[in-house]
Amino acid sequence: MKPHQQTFIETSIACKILKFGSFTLKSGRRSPYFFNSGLFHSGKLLSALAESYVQTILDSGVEFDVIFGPAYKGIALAAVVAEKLYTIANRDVGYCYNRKEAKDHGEGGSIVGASMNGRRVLIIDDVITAGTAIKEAIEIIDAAGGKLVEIVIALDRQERGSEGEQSAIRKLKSEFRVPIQSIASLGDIIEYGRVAMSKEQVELLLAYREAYGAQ
Ligand code: OMP
Repeated sequence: MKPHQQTFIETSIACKILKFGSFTLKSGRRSPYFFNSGLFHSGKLLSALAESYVQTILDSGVEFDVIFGPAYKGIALAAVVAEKLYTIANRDVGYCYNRKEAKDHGEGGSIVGASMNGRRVLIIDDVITAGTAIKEAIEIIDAAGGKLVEIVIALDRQERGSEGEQSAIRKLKSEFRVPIQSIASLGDIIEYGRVAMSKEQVELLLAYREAYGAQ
């Protein structure tokens, strides 16, 4: 595990952004852990999170013109990552996000910020479980004339979709021919947990992975 991945997991646990217990997911699955990116809700936490995203982007070597953050949680993420990319790496890229409700007055339209038309777009989002939220984002980029070149998320839960053994991420990668990077994955949490968490907690994570993990 890279140092920025370990810091990300440590911070998430210390600030209860990554919680352990019993949670019902969007998919209906009962999970022994939940990652709530909305709790990166201070300047210091957002700055640390943005740094982890930027490190992941720089490690992947992807070239792009615009960051797209799907509403709602992706909006703040796209903004802080664009700013951090500039201050850390001197790379000045555009950023934009969608409105959930299209506006018919003022500036109009459902996209706010940089244009995606004809440009290389990178999606920033928080979590992929079954991939439903990301598919909606891909449709928005297509409709805006953008070319999706990479997806970067904070946590890959490494779960299989509702049908089949394949992970949601692997399915998305082959369906849309797009690389997907994550700051950390369930595997990283388990690896971290083996030295820093109780045996019982790690066992619950392993049992969940056994039940819903992708091949
Ligand atoms: P999919 O659309 O199934 O990929 O799930 C992604 C969404 O699940 C996220 O945008 C969250 O709304 C929610 N989620 C989390 O935020 N954290 C988790 O640990 C798990 C989920 C989830 O419900 O699967």
